[in-house]
Amino acid sequence: MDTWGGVWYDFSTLAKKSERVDKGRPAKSGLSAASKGDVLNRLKTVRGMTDGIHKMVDEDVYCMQVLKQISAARASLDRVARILLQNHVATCFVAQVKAGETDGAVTELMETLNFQRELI
Ligand SMILES: [Cu+2]
Repeated sequence: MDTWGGVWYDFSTLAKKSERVDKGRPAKSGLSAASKGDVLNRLKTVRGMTDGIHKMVDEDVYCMQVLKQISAARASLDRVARILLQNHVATCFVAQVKAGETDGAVTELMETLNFQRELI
């Protein structure tokens, strides 16, 4: 179980559901080398931001300043998610549809979007 936006989700159940749509799904990410580099750089930035938030909390920085930094880190992570989603649709999703696994591809995409509501 894990929490997402204050709501508890059982990610192990999601994984089990996703196993049902494995047929036709590529084994690995469809990220190009350029996109992967972009995503990794953005994640490095997010890590720096979360390290900064950690330090701010540790040093008792004013609450509203910490919350602004949390919002900024969240927005950066959302941008990473958008890049991954766009790449997924352009590569993995298309491959699944071409393999005749449209229903599974759509189900997987919709299940995932339920955990990425800020992207829809
Ligand atoms: Cu994908």
